[in-house]
Amino acid sequence: MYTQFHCVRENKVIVRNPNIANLKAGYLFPEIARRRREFAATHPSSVRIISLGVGNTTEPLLPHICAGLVEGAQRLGTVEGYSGYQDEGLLELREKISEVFYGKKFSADEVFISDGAKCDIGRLQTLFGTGTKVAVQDPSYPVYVDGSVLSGAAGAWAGDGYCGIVYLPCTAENGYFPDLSLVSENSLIYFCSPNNPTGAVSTREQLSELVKTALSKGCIIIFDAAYSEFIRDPSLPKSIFEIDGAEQCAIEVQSFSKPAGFTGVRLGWSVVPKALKYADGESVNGDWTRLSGTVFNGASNIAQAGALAALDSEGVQEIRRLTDFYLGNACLIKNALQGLGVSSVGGDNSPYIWARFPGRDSWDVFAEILEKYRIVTTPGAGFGPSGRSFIRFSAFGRRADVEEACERLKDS
Ligand code: PGU
Repeated sequence: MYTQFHCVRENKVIVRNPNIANLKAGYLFPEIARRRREFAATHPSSVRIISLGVGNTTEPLLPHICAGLVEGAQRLGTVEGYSGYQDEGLLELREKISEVFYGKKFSADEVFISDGAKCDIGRLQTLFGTGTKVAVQDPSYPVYVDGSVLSGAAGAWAGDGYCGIVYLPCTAENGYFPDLSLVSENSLIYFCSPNNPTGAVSTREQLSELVKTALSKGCIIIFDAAYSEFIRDPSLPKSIFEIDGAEQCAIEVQSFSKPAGFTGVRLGWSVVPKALKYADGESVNGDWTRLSGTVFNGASNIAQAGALAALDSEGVQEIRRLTDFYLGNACLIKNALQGLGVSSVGGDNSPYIWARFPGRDSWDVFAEILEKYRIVTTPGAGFGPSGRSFIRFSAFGRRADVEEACERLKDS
């Protein structure tokens, strides 16, 4: 028998974290999923809903990378091959990442293996205090802003954005690269290239300007390169560390999610160079090592075995095949939009297409596309005020679904 307590705590209840209370709305992608469910429930139809919304991979793992994961799991079942906690990651993988992505520019203790870029973006914000000024590209991946709200850096909501955040508009007029003179001194700058959601890829000159700004204004860049493997134009930089001086002002977050199909496997990494210092000369790398050791116990050893397979010569070819496939989807979507007379950017060196609907509200366009074509997209407003009249189309679908979605768009 349970005894029932009717305990009135009223004034004694712990207060809500004001930072969480400051979050403006629900996280974007669950909100879209909710609207999709609601639509499906109120509009029964034999026509299936196709998702070109969230950037979630759909292709099965490629065989060599998959075999790496299987072998990794089997090794754990042997005395010789068993391993437990690996803290900042397998040494071999950290060295391999430095070799494959950074021409061995970084030592293994500057490369930190994570369970994904999003998780590290969240954890990295703890390095910088509540009062840190933040600048974001507008539009941007929502985690930079929401994470800043959670860490207390964003301040209060002020109608069109948070008062502690400087929004750097990326518009058709400026070629989707922001005016960096808007960045305040000593800011944390979130920067993503290839960009989610615009699909724009910054040139070498543009990233040089970004690094120059950060160095001269005492800023730190958190550079999100999660889509670097979609770059096909060899003149475009894949990493911020291709730019001189970046190791003194940047952290790079990266992910196996999109190039290797690891959205569910979960693996990424962050590069925190030893040359990166705070105002008092203390090492950011030292603090990140301390912080990671305290709140993170390392990524899955199985996922790391898969990542090692993804980075040998066969694995790199599979990454190319997989990213080529999604870029093929992007090309189909872009052509279908062009046929409709909708202008768009992105999709060439990135898996996202950013379509313009001048004068329209993106949530209305989202609802209209869902109703008329039964296609789920992502409304640009969810990425920031400058996305108000845009829709993001994701190329991470099965080919048959993408083809069908394009047919529906053509038939309109
Ligand atoms: N960075 C960027 C720029 C992303 O767009 C995403 C995923 C991530 C990081 C996440 O990387 P992980 O290594 O898998 O953690 N963006 C997708 C998925 C939605 C989400 O909430 O992450 C998107 O549709 O924008």
